[in-house]
Amino acid sequence: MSESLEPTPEDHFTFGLWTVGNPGRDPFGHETRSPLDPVDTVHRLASLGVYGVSLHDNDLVPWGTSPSDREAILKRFRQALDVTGLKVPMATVNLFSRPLFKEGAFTANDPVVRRMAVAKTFDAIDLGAELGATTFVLWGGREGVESDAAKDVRGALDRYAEAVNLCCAYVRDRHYDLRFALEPKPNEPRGDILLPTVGHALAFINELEWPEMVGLNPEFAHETMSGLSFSHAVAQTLWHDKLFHIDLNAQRIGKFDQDFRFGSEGIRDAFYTVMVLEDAGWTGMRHFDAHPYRTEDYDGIWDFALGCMRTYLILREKVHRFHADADITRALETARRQDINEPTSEGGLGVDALAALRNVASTYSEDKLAGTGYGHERLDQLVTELLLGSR
Ligand code: GLT
Ligand code: MN
Ligand code: MN
Repeated sequence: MSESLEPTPEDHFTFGLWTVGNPGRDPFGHETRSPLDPVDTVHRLASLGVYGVSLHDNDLVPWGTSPSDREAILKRFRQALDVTGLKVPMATVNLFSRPLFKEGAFTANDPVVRRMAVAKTFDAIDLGAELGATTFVLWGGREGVESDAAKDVRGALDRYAEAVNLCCAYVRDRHYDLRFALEPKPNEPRGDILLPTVGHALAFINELEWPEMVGLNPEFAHETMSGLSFSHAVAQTLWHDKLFHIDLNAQRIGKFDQDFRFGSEGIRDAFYTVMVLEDAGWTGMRHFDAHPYRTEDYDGIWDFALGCMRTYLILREKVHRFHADADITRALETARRQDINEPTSEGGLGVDALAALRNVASTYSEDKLAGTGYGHERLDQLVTELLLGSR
C-alpha cells in the first residue's frame, strides 16, 4: 500500500497567514525574513495543494487602517481567494501584540481595556464572517499574570466568561454561522496563562451562557509544554464533541513554545494524534500553527509548509498500515483493545444490574487476572518498527 504524499484540498490542510509569514523574530534577535504579502501567500499555498488560510484581524488589516483602506485590502485578498479557490475556514483576533493589552485583554483589571478588547473582537468577527470563516479561535495569550498578587483569578474567570458570552451574543445578534474555539496554553508570553490546558478549558465552557457555541482549538505544542499527552487531549476533546479546530505543530517538553514543523519533534505523539483524528473520521481542518526555523530564507518557508503536510500524509498512511498489519492486529487482541467497548455493567444502571455485577464479579479469579500478560512490549515495538519503516 502506497498512498500519495502530494497534498490536495480534500486533505483539509490549512495554515495561518502568521505561520508561513513568521519573520523569524525571537526574544533575542531581530527578524531574519521580510514580511510576506498575504496575496502571494494565498497563491503559494494554493500551488502546494492547501485547502485554506486562517488569519488574525491584523495579519490582513493592520491596526489603525482606515475603513476605505480596509475595503481595498479585502477586495485584493478576496480576489486571490476567488482565483485560487482557497478558503478561510478560521479567523481569530490579535489581543496580544499591542502594548495596551500588556496586563490582559478580556481579563485586564482595567474595564476600559476589557471593553476595547471585546470591541476589537467584534470587528475581527465581522472580518472573519465576511471572509466565510465558520470557526473563530480565541487564544488568550495575555490573559494571565507574573505577579499572582495582582490578579484575582476567580474574578478574572468571571470576566473571561463574560467576554466570551458577549462574543456569542454578538454572533447571535448578527446571525453569523460561526462557533468559537478556545485555545489553551500554560504559559508564554505570561508567566501563567488562564485556561492553561484542554481540561481547564473544557470545564470553563460548562459555565458559559451558550456552551454549544464554544469548543476548543487544542495545540500540540501547548499541551506538550505542560508535559501532557496531546493525543489524549484530542481524544477527550472529541469525546466531549468539542473539537472545533486543531493546531498541529511540534514541541519538546520543557522547552519554550517552539511551534516547529509538524512531526519534527515527538513523532510518536504526532502519529497517535493523526490516528485519533483519522479513526474518528474527523472532517475538520488540519491546521498548522507552526513556523519555519529562523535560519530559513524564502525557499525554506515552503519547504517547511510542504514538510508539515507530507509528514501528516505519511503518518496517515502509517495509521492505515497499523490497521492492516496482521501482527499488530494479533497484538491488539492480546492487549484486548477492542474489549474497552464492552460495557462494564451488562444490565445498565438499575438496582438488579448492580446486584448482578457484584454477583458475577465474585466468581472471577484474581490470580488468573494478575497472571495474564497484555503483550504491550511486543505491541509497542511493532509500532516502533512501523514508524521506523521496517514493516
Ligand atoms: C500565536 C499563538 C498561537 C495561536 C495564534 C492564534 S496566535 O501565534 O502562538 O498558538 O494559535 O491567536
Ligand atoms: Mn504555540
Ligand atoms: Mn496555536
